[in-house]
Amino acid sequence: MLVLASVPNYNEPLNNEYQMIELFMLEKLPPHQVVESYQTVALEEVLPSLPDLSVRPNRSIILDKISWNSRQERDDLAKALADCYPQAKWTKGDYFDRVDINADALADSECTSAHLALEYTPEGNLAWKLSSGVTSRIALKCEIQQVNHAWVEAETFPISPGWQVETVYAIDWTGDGFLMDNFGSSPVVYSFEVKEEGPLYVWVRYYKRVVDNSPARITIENNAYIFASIGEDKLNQWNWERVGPFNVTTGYHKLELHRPYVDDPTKFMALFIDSMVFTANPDFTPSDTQYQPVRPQIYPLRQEQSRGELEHNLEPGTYRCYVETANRSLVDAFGRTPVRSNTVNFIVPP
Ligand SMILES: [Ca+2]
Repeated sequence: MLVLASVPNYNEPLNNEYQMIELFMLEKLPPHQVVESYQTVALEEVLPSLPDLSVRPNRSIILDKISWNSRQERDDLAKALADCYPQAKWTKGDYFDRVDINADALADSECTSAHLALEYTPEGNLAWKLSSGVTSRIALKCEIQQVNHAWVEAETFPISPGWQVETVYAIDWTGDGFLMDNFGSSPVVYSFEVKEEGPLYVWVRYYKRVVDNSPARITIENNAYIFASIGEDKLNQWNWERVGPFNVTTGYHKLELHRPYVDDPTKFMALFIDSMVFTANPDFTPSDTQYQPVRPQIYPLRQEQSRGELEHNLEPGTYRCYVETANRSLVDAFGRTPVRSNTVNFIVPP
């Protein structure tokens, strides 16, 4: 069985030259056997599918050595084939390598390659399943969404004269874009509710392109603070700055965002405001992911298993999790350990 390891639909020789390959095979095989004697297999499927790919006893894998796309995966696959099938015969070429694995070599594999699937069940458990092989230990790794803050995209604020929502001029914004001011803009006013009395901090994510004497200002009730008074080193990138503390009582309040421009109007450069985070926690630091890792949970299994369900003891919250196996002979599609599952998102209700 000839295996052409390639990226599906990508413009590469092993996808394009199948007619040439068939032509060469016709020298040795009757026409009706040619089509069933070779198969194009996606890079991530070569290693896991090899044992059961065909009833034919032998495998010959053709590896592309020159295509630049997915180069890391191609190189990892070649190394994994060498590690997992030490008895394989390699024929090295300038553009391709051919790896011959006969029935004995196939049976004498040093590793089992598997995909690991994870699913959150309606009962609230985490069901995992290996596509082949077994493991005696599963590690659950989760991140919890930060809940001690309120995240607001600035472009959702009610627009005041002189402000506009933009998506160009800067990349890596969150939500639907960012707010941008024009010369002589009026303050943007945003209403929000405070549930607990006390000091409140506002983190602002902004982007500035020139140094000037015209920072922006946030006012809540009678407390006002400036932000975006920065030097050259912080220009042309998104910056987080903490503004506050604002002393607020419970109930509704108005935040006023203003950028009074005091420099030479002909040198005006707009300020970009991407998002704001409201928090009462003085130690809070915004991260662009909003997720924080929680301690991994290790599940030793009574016996080696290929599938199972984990009962977690996670606190209420919004999570994203994956699982990993801990079995050195079990490798992923590119020969790496541990085998890691897909990520699932779920909510643990209070
Ligand atoms: Ca935004």
